[in-house]
Amino acid sequence: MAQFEEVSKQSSLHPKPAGLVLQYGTAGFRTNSKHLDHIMFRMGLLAVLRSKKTKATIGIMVTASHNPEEDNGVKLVDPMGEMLAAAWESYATMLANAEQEELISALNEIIEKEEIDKSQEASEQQCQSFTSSFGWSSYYGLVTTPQLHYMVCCKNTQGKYGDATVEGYYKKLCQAFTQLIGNASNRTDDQKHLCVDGANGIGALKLREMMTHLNKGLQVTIFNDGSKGKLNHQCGADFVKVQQKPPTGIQVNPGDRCCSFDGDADRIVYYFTDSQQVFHLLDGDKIATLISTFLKELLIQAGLNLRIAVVQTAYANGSSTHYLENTMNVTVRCTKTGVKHLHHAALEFDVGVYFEANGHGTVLFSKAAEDQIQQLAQDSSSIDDERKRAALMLQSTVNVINQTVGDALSDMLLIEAILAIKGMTVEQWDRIYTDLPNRQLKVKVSDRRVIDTTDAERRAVSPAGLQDAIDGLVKNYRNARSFVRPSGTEDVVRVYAEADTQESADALAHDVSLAVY
Ligand code: 16G
Ligand code: ZN
Repeated sequence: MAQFEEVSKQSSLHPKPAGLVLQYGTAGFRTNSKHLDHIMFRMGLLAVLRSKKTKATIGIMVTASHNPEEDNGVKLVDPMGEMLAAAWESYATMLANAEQEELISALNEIIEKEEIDKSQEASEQQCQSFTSSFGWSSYYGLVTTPQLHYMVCCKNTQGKYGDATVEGYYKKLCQAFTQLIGNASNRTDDQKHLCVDGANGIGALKLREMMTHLNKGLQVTIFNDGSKGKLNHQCGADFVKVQQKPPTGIQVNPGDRCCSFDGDADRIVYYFTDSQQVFHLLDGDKIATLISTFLKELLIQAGLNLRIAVVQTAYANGSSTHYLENTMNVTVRCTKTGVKHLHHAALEFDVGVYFEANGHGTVLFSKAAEDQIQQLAQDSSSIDDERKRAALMLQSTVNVINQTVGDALSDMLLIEAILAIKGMTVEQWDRIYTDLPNRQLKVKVSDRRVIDTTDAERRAVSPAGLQDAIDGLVKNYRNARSFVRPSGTEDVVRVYAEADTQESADALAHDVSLAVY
């Protein structure tokens, strides 16, 4: 068929380096950008097929996320703004690795398996954020990853989720934020001020744009805005979380409230240094705790009986899980690493708060929850003032949140609003519970796939004897826990350990690394 000839011709302009094998990993393809030309071309093809299959707009994002600048990634966004369906990840891998002469048969295999109508014309705007010679795409240019997810969702819900433009995104979030902080009285300028590390990425640019919609409700000083440093180099959320220290390029004075985005602004972590110059990190677990506590209180005040849960991964600090389950009496679920797993688990609840410890997270509201909140917020005559205020706050909270995916800009607005409404300082937030000291290490092994895990990656089932060895080592320390898992994004095995002291956590992580070899 003519279109296949054209695909073949175009594809030869984007040749696959011989022998290069790549996998659609936890969050798309990731490798040195030099090797991504053929991947971009082929993901364009896959996006067209996915669009035909779902009869909806599909997004394509190119991003290095939290990785070094030269390491780029490509991922597809599904119709509701969620991650690409798992079954299609293997198609992506198959297309990426097909040699030039196998490409058409690989495409045909997908078309047949998915029963895609070849004759159907490509629908108007099938793929966002991708320019190519195909001429079917519209291009959003530079946006954060969550902005693209948001816009794909808006497109496919005929604007019900908001306008499918960056302006529409700012308007929706900022209006909700302004309404929320209307509930915070007497904030001083100090309380309104936040230092933001933009990781030298897109988040810094987009935050600056967003600020023009905020009308002084928040004052930010942006560091690492891309004008000097390299993307994610010695800065950004991943650096701060893993190194447990402030990024370079930012002046942290005692008591300043600071946060770091990652390179594509889908992660955020907070931190401050105290009067003794000790660094305190408030990671995704602390954020989940703050948000879920706020939501639970509002639900009670509003008299809404909705099921709320927090979804975490094995990386969640043991203290956070303990606090949520035993003090907050909130249901806690643990899933495998990777946003799609957390997102999926959060969908089971009326209000599902999900966060990875690395700062990626959001809140999902079921349709029933949104309807009840909406109804109550409109119902002014029959309910008392406190209930009405809580319902209105819940309504604004729903609107300030980007439910499609974790979003640093949206999370930042929500956190700032909660702190303002509660009149809480970052120190008070930090004291909600004390993190167990922890350490993450990575170990290079000849083949990381020999490690297989179960129980949401908390236990290794292979190679034989590894879990017994870990169990034996953990017994040597107090309040200790450790697990290993093969990375889904790098050719390494990751080791996590926590214990009662930093020395013990470090020693345990080291011991376990040796057991992995
Ligand atoms: C990806 C995931 C992130 C996960 C990380 C784990 C998405 C959008 N991102 O960045 O959620 O924490 O991988 O990486 O799913 P690892 O497997 O190398 O530890
Ligand atoms: Zn990211």
